[in-house]
Amino acid sequence: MKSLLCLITFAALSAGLISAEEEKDPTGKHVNACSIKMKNGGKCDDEGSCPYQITLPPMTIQLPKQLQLLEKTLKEVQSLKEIVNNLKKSCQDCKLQADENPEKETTGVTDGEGQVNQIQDLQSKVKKMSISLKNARTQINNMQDQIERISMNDVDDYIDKKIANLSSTLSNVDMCSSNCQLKEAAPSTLPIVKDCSDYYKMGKRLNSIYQVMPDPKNKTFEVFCNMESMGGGWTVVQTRKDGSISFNRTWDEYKNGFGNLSGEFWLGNDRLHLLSKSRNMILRIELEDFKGVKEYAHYDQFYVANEYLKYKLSVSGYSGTAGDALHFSKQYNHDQKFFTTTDKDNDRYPSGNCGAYYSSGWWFDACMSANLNGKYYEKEYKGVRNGIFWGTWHGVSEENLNSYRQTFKAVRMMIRPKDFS
Ligand SMILES: *[C@@H]1O[C@H](CO)[C@@H](O)[C@H](O)[C@H]1NC(C)=O
Ligand SMILES: *[C@@H]1O[C@H](CO)[C@@H](O)[C@H](O)[C@H]1NC(C)=O
Ligand SMILES: *[C@@H]1O[C@H](CO)[C@@H](O)[C@H](O)[C@H]1NC(C)=O
Ligand SMILES: *[C@@H]1O[C@H](CO)[C@@H](O)[C@H](O)[C@H]1NC(C)=O
Ligand SMILES: [Ca+2]
Repeated sequence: MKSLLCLITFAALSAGLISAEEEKDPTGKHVNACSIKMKNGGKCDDEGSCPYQITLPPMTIQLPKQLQLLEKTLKEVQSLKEIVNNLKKSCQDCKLQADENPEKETTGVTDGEGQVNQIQDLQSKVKKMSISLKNARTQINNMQDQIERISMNDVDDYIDKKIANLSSTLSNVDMCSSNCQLKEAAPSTLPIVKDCSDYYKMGKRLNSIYQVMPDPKNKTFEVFCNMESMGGGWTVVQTRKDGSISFNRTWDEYKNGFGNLSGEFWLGNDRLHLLSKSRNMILRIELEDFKGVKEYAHYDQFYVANEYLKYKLSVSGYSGTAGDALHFSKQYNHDQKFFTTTDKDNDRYPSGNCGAYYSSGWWFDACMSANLNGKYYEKEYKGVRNGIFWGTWHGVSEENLNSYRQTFKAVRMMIRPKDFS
């Protein structure tokens, strides 16, 4: 059933792609292949750079179709679910009857041996059926999860392709532009720089701020690249080092990022999503306490979903010295948790907001065994553990209500493509 649905999705998707390729303009004519115009838009300056004007035809992206498809598929899943429920109900009825039957047979019929066998047959059939129904149910649940992801990814991929197509058309644009004396100076194909690892590969070796574009359909943005430690190529996601920036922030602030890339900052959940979507990423967390003890936690896989999915965290494959505080226990596990801020409660704590309680934005469970966005304390403190926290740090487990809390001097979270070498 799963593969069938996927097939349908794929077929419809292909159809969407095809119809999009055969786009016509309102008059019915095929759009001129060279409808993108570039011309010289003024005087060239002393150094010979010329201002350009670019006219783009309106770009058509068949998004609504894709979204409708998504809706349709979800509806199909819903109706499948109903069918299963009905089946289950009738199965239960059937079981009830089967349970009633033995009494009837034993009281009413004297030579009931054949019937008893039949009934046992029936019962084992019912059993089998209910097992396969159970399987179907788990399958449907899995499917629902997958559909949510697959369809969103398909839509994304589709747009990516369109953009790639458009960019390549754009780079051929001088063919239809008016003659500019400085054709060679026009940027033909800029290398794609998705994250800091690309700058490292281009030979950059200095810790600094660089521009990246993990997703061609979004704007470029600045990141701090750590090129000097642990093999370089790291895109820094979060830094704490002096308490100069408050991390007690709203959903929108965590979404868009805050702070100072040369100092303390949160890069921003939208950017985290784009970066971790563009490539398979690993995560390195580094912690240092005020005694100068440094430890790290390395995760082989790191992904942050989009805002629609509440920036759900996927993190796995721990190794390191600081302990796996993100998967502390069954009760405290930050993997697959949504992002929560003081003004948006997506945590698993039913009677309050962990973000508000701990003055932090984080992937809270109910509530936490790690919180790297807690308050920056320069000195030990008592009471609510709302400081920067890593639950597997040595000595932390012996803390009690009256003891001083562990504090951290510096924290850093950074990511790098898994295949970086
Ligand atoms: C645009 O996409 C189509 C279909 O994938 C492809 O055949 C075509 O060559 C692409 N155009 C450019 C300019 O890349
Ligand atoms: C965090 O921010 C909230 C909302 O602005 C505020 O009510 C609360 O007092 C702040 N907490 C701390 C510890 O500053
Ligand atoms: C950012 O932080 C650096 C280092 O702490 C500092 O030198 C710089 O002035 C800060 N910039 C802003 C805009 O706060
Ligand atoms: C990327 O683009 C989407 C859609 O336009 C937008 O919602 C999102 O905020 C953008 N992300 C960044 C980091 O600019
Ligand atoms: Ca809650």
